[in-house]
Amino acid sequence: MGTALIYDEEMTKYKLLWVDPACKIEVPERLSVSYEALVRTGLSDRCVSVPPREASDAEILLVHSEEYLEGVKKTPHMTLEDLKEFTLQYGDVYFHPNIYHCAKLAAGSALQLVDSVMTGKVRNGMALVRPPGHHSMRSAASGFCVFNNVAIAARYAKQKHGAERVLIVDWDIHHGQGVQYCFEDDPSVLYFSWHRYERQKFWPNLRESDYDSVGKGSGAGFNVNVPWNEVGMENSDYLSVFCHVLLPVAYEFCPDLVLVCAGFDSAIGDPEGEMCATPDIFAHLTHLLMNLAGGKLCAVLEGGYNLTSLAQSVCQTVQTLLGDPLPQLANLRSPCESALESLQCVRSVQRRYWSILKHAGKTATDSATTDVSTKLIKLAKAEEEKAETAEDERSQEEKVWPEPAERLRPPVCSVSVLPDDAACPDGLKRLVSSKDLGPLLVSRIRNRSMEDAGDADGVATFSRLYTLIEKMRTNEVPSPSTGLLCGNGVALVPDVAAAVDLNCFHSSSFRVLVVCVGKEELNYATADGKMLVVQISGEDKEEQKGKYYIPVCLKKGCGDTVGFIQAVFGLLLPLGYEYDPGLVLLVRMPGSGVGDCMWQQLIGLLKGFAKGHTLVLMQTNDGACMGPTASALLGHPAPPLQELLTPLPDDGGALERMRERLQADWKMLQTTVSSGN
Ligand code: X5A
Ligand code: ZN
Repeated sequence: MGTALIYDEEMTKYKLLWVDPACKIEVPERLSVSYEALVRTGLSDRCVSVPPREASDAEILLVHSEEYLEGVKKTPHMTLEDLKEFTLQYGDVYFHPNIYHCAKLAAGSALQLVDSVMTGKVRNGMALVRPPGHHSMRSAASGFCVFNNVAIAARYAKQKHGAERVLIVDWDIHHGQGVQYCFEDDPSVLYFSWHRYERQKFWPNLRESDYDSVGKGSGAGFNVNVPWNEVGMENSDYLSVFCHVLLPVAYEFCPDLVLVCAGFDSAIGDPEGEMCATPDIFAHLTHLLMNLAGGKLCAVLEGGYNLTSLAQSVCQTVQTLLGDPLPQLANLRSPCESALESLQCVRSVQRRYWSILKHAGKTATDSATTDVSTKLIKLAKAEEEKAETAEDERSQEEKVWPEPAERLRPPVCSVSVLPDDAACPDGLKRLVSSKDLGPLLVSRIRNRSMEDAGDADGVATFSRLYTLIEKMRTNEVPSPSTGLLCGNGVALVPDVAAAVDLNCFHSSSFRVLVVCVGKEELNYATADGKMLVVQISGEDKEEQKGKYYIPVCLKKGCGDTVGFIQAVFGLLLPLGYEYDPGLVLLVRMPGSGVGDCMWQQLIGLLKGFAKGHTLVLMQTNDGACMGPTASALLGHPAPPLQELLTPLPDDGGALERMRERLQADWKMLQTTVSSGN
């Protein structure tokens, strides 16, 4: 199942015909440079090319009024003067004799993409379109937008394909007020948007772009706004919002389809956004959404006005949709105070509507309300001063950033290490060769008790395991004849606890994130920070030992999906991003109780770390989940967690307290402005 790419040169064939400083950045080259970058990098060849079509009147009328459509219909025949005058009734937009044609193609492209994904012709895809859509309203053009491509696509997916719940993620740096208005009272479409806001000083300067616009009537809670009150937001700020707001809510919503208002003016170098997130962040944002809705994701271009940053960001997005391993995000910093303030505000208004956020920020607001509000006033003042002094400095200097590093691309394979009598799942490469372990390691292995296997068998399995880790570390081919890069793998071992112990001895040259699901006594050497162990289990015995051993207890066990998801998004992912491992070891203890869907989701999400070098360890007699494991490692989207639709009573209070406790060591766990100072 492939990735669709929709592009047509026709959509480059309109432009601004008069002088308007507000519109001069919206140029035809936005589309051509994006497409050329996909061609140059070989990414477009790997996509399924789908032609656009014109959206019909009936389809446009799913969102827009008849009067507005009739108005736009007249523009191809207008004189320059008439066009200028027609344009004047709207804000920050221009018309051209060919824009109506392009706008029909842009909306139609989104519909073609939805058709391709919903019918299963492809798994996911991206449409490169002009004009963008998310600002246009029922009866008005706005912000370079004529028809609301994504809003039309959402209604169409419901009507034509029976989608019951559609998630719209708007990572463009402007608020898609058109989308918000369209679905404000509609609980079947969840709209998430982050946007430059600066306390209403930034375009479109709307009161209703703030975090407290949560939707109306039965749609309350289905509109999620994250206002950025300062420029210069970085990767860590974006990831924090994904981990602590969007992803938990999106998983609880359980969409049938994900639509992305994929604007790249939220990337570094953009003259509108003035943010500092690097183009490779879009690989991660895309990846984090790819296990929702069974992988059905349609990205539709919105803004993006720095041609370099735009082209790089588009490539990162498409390469991720194609399933290539993720780039490692280097030097992630702490989220900034202003971002934390936004996060805190959004979580505290949304927790009324989402059981998964029920405990969000409770302790912070309960214990120190006055403290927090004075803190917030201080913060707003500081922002204002910053904005004043930064204003002129910023406009001068051009931002520079390094080009994203080359990512691993096919052939990348998944490898298995199995006992000789176990069958290798389809699509995985069985590792048979192994290197000599040396006497020290062999004696270590012999000293461990291995219940189900003789010594010789144990030594052979472990030596293959080491070989596999080594190949992952060096991105080496598993055997010279196959020419495949070693991406991830799974090993069935007689004793997982022993294997972890030995791995820690072996892999001291790079950081290892160990994720243990289920309970088992383990001997970890975590003091030096070479390993970070996060153990999710149903037992409450273990105490946290130092910064690098984090036991997460789910009172109802690993079968508690709500608790598990909270632990994954609230703790595990932010910890993983901050720790930045070179290898992820996912250990499945026998009898952990984790469900197959959750297990697949976990593998899928963890593949975002360490350039996709995930090694799953399971015990020989636990081979029943080999199927789901192999599927997730091979990059098949995990099935949706349907059970979240009828939430169980949750366990979030304890997790929330744990997260607060760990914030001193791990900054990515913060979700509130820091108390004190
Ligand atoms: C789609 C988009 C931006 C409009 C900015 C107007 N529009 N000042 O990014
Ligand atoms: Zn934008």
